[in-house]
Amino acid sequence: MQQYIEDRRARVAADWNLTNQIVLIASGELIPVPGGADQCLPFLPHTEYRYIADHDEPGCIVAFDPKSGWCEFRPPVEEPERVWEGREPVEWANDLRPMTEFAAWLDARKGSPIANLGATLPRIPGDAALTDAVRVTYFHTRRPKDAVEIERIRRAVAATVAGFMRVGEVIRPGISERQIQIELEAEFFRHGGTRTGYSTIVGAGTNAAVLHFTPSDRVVGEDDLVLIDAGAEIDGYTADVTRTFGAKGKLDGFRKDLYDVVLNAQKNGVERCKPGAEFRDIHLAAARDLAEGLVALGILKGDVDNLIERDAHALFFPHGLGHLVGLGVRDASGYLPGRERSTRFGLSALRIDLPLQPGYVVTIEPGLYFIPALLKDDDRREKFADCIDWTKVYGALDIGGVRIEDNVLITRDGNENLTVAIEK
Ligand SMILES: [Mn+2]
Repeated sequence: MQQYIEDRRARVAADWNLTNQIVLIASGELIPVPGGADQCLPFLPHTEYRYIADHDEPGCIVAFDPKSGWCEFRPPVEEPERVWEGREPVEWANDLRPMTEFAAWLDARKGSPIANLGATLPRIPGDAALTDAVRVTYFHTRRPKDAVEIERIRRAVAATVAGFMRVGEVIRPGISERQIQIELEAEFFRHGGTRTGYSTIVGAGTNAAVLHFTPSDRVVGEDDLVLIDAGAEIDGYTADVTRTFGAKGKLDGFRKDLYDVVLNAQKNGVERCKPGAEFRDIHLAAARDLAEGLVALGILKGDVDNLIERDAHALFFPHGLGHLVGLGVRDASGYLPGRERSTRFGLSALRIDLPLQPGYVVTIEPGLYFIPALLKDDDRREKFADCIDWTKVYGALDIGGVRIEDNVLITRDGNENLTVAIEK
């Protein structure tokens, strides 16, 4: 077994500190395309499995017993797999056994409470509370990236940089969102990307105000902002980058002013990333930067603290500042144990609530949008009549929005912006 996998397993086992409980981590099963046709959907191993086994085969289980240690079970490769898929059998070892032996392994531990991580194993009765507890610890152990992970993230970033550079070359009035997507993704793949880490977002004009917009055949207009949120994935690790382009390259007028407000919040947000910094505080500081900017633009009126308390800014910034990224687009995000998700509109979308630590890779992605679904609302119009210039807001609905996102590696004494090479 590779040393880095052994190291991961040792770290995880030490952090779990279990006595008589066992843990099963399943990769998941192939899903046939509905209607047959001898096809399956592209298989993505559960990220909790990928971390501990680091391959992408379906139908596998990594099992852990604190007394006997780790054992991985894989389906044997038979003639059909060799003929149809070109796969070859792995060499069995003490800790790598054929799936046919799994039932006996489990039987020998009858009565032990079972935590089921990774894909759910429907025929094995897991202990839900134990599973939750073991998962919380597992997430925490996984958060600081090891050297192998950082190297993969850097390769995913390099492919992503290439894709965004390509967009800079092709973007112009008249090109469609879909054409931009094709140029971007082709460049990802030319630079080693195996897939995109998530569905590419390209939104021109008002489509930029849809947070997760699927590229359409809409053509970029003369003055449009074009918001692109995408990442190349390599060996299971992805980047997650957003840039907002002007159709003609240079921005001017209100669009430029809005862009500069987001850019200022984004740069400050990156600067605030360091070990020990609470992500919630970084989010709230960005909310303040954005609110101040909106006041300067005449969209919001009044005292900034009061505006933030009332979540007036969140009507234009309705998402969290970022999340962990790497092994999947959300990696081991979440809240520290004991921290509850806020019910406040301006905080409820926060995807992480934890102090940053060296080795974490986090996105910093403030945005400002004119979202009709949030703004064309009579109750809000009345509630915020004193502090929102609604005439200005309704005049800006065609602008869409701006988001700027980098991926930031927390280092011992600060941070490294991994995606800084993509021009802003
Ligand atoms: Mn993101």
